[in-house]
Amino acid sequence: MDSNKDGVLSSKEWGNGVAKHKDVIAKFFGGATIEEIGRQFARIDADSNKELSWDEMLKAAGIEA
Ligand SMILES: [Ca+2]
Ligand SMILES: [Ca+2]
Repeated sequence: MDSNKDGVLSSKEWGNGVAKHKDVIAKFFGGATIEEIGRQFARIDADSNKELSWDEMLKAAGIEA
C-alpha cells in the first residue's frame, strides 16, 4: 500500500489500498462499502496530519504497537 515507501500512507495510498484490498482492510478497520472503508482514514489518523503511520493503523485495528 505504501507506494512511495516513506513509511506512512497518504490518503491517496489509502484509497488505492482500499480499492485493492477491500476485504482485508474491512476486516481490520470495519466498513462495508468502499466509501465506508475509505472514511476510516479520518478515524485512523489520530494526529490528523493526513498521513497514516504504522502505529496509527495498529492502534486503530486494536493491536497495540
Ligand atoms: Ca507513502
Ligand atoms: Ca497521522
